[in-house]
Amino acid sequence: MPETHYRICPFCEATCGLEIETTERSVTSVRGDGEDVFSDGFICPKGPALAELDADPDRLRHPLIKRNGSHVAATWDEAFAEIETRLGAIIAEHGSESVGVYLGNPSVHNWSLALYSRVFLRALQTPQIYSASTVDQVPKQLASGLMFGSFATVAVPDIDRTDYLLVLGANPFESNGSLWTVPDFPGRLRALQKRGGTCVVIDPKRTRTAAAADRHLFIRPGSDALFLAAVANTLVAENLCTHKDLDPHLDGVEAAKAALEPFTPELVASTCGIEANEIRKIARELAAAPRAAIYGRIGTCTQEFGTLASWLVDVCNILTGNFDRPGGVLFPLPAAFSVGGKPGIGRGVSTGRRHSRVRGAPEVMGEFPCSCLAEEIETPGKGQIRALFTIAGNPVLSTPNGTRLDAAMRNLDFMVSLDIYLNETSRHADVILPGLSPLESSHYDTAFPAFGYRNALRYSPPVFAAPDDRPAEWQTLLRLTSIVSKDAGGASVEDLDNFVFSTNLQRYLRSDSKIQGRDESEIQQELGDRVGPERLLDLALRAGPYGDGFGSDPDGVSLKKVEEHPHGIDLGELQSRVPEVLKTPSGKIELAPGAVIEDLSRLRDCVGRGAESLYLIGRRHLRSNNSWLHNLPRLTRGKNLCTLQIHSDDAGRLKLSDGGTALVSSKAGSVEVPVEVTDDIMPGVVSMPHGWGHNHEGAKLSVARDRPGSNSNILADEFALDPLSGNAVLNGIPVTVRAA
Ligand SMILES: Nc1nc2c(c(=O)[nH]1)N[C@H]1C(S)=C(S)[C@@H](COP(=O)(O)OP(=O)(O)OC[C@H]3O[C@@H](n4cnc5c(=O)[nH]c(N)nc54)[C@H](O)[C@@H]3O)O[C@H]1N2
Ligand SMILES: Nc1nc2c(c(=O)[nH]1)N[C@H]1C(S)=C(S)[C@@H](COP(=O)(O)OP(=O)(O)OC[C@H]3O[C@@H](n4cnc5c(=O)[nH]c(N)nc54)[C@H](O)[C@@H]3O)O[C@H]1N2
Ligand code: SF4
Ligand SMILES: [Mo]
Repeated sequence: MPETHYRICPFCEATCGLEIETTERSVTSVRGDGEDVFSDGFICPKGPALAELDADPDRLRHPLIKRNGSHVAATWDEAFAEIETRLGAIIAEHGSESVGVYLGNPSVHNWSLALYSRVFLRALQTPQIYSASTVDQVPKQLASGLMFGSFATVAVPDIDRTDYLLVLGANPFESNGSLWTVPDFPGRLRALQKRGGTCVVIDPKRTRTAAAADRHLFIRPGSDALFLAAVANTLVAENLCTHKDLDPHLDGVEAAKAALEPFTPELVASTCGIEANEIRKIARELAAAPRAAIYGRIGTCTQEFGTLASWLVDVCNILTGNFDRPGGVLFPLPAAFSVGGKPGIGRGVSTGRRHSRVRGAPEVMGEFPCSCLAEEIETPGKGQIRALFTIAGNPVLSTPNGTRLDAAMRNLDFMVSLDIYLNETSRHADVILPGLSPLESSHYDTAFPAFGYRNALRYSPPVFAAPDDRPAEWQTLLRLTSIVSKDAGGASVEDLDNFVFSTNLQRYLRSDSKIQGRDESEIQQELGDRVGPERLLDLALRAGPYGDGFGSDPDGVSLKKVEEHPHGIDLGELQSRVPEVLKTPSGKIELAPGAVIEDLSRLRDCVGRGAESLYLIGRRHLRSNNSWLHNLPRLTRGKNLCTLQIHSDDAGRLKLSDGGTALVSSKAGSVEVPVEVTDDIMPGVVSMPHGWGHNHEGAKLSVARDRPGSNSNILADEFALDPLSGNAVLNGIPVTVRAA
């Protein structure tokens, strides 16, 4: 029987609504859901590839255990027994601090993992926690945390109402946005231009986003903080600051202005590769626009001044009077799982509560930089990582010095991967526990509504029933919790889930929520027989800002109500949220956090450097998603995406020709890669995408193996970090290039 299902795409942050036609257990078509309240039918080529992912014969459907060096199929009971025995012995001998965990990007897109990995981590009690965050967005979260008091409170452009959008280091035409959930960026940009607005893109590459914008300026990799400091400097010098409305909520304005005084456009121009009068022009345009917004992403984060650049994006948004107001940048208000606590004040954020064992890197957001992972596995001593869990991550391809990490993993006493593929990372695992197909799982985005261009509420039930013998990943995580927990060792999945729920419920009953002080058993009864993530969601929705309060607010939302709206519920345009959203001890926006101001001297010291070397940056392509969709034929046929893009001047000088092979070398390593000559890239800069290099023995990726590409992270230096956030420098890597 043909059926139609509605399902949010789990691949990227745009979270598009899909319309999926099925017959029995197969998918007959996937298209955009034209009635989706948030994405209005927009999709990219990856959405329809969900059908191929579901059907991929290489996708794992049962656990694997490594026996005599190769992976063999196992039952779930055998897999958990193997973990219990081997991990148990390691923890008994070396303590739980000898167990490391790496969480990858899909652990944010898959709510089973997002909600229950925390439970597992809490039970495990290890300081050795790593994630893809430190090759991604930590600088923005740290800057936001220091300014607004919470790592999860990030302001996003109000694109549908702005007149001027300045984009740095982001290419939403390929990526579809990040820390900004904005399906159909191209359409929204066209609408902005049609209503007379302007978009300017600052990027070392003339990307598709840059080409569609009104203006594009090349910038030398890693110099955004200098550029933005000079924009802020100009705003002050030319008396263009208009933040009066926000003044009652601002702390440190004069200190920030004073600290930026040395950074004149003339000082930074040649280091940025942007003329001083261009920098002034942008400052004046930002100030003159009725409503303007600045947005920075990967290019401004994964570089050596990531935290400073991220901070300066909001400093400029604030100085131009565009912060927390319609048409500028605003804080979304998610329907569930948002930052709790008392409105308008909090403890703020802290970092460096512990330091990594080998190089002493400070913890940020409870994690160490993933660039430290290899050395923590290799270096003997108390606290050495002997066992490792990877949860939906492929750090061998996605983190710096992949060669070293790949080798280090061989030295582990025991490794477990929660993954749906046997790939470059999970091939090292002694036990692989596969998740379900996305089409067999329900879906709710726990993180991305906090970055939405608009407030909305959407939930997808599973398209297909999961086979009886396969656990959902939250159940797998609870089984693991039961194995590692000191207090709840041996508890059943059901008992642990009840415990997780009741801990959550207590929090809502005690904190500033719609059900503060209510009777516990009454709430429990209302939730009926829901279990797992659905029960947590129903609770969070109903106790949350739009919730029905379990009866106190009958027009409010509940999971039942969302289920009755398969295309989602629109919750309206973004609204101003200052001061209620702030969680700083002062209850104000901290414009001049000490750590950030101190780091300006390092920025000052980099003025004048740069022109002598070639710098490597990264890029994304619409048909790829980090390292893990390369096994799907419909996304990988056609032109080779893994090339070294180089300007014709540099290619000529280095005697490289289009289609030839280049040897690219950095301090960390060397790779060979096909050359693509293009004048869309800035002279002095070369670009290579990440996530490739599918040529490892023991992986099971039969499509990807035929067109492996090369791993750009062999070139990334694990010692090059933004010191404040611990984020890796993946853009602006000094390299040499020659014909291979
Ligand atoms: N040079 C360079 N490196 C980069 C970047 C860059 O721009 N340049 N970008 C960085 C960024 S932004 C990111 S986010 C990271 C990503 O880094 P990672 O998260 O480490 O890598 P992914 O390629 O996303 O790998 C995801 C893994 O999850 C598995 N998976 C997918 N869905 C599921 C699921 O539902 N359950 C389970 N259990 N597993 C699943 C996939 O098979 C794959 O193994 O890469 C970073 N690396
Ligand atoms: N198709 C596709 N979509 C994806 C992903 C994917 O792999 N493929 N990954 C997803 C993930 S995990 C993330 S985090 C997001 C990232 O989303 P985006 O931040 O939009 O990432 P990119 O498309 O890599 O764009 C980064 C841009 O920064 C530029 N750049 C590099 N260095 C610098 C610099 O120093 N300064 C400036 N100003 N620009 C610089 C690059 O040329 C590039 O155009 O994309 C997500 N969406
Ligand atoms: S833009 Fe593409 S990958 Fe991202 S959510 Fe939409 S359909 Fe999925
Ligand atoms: Mo990412």
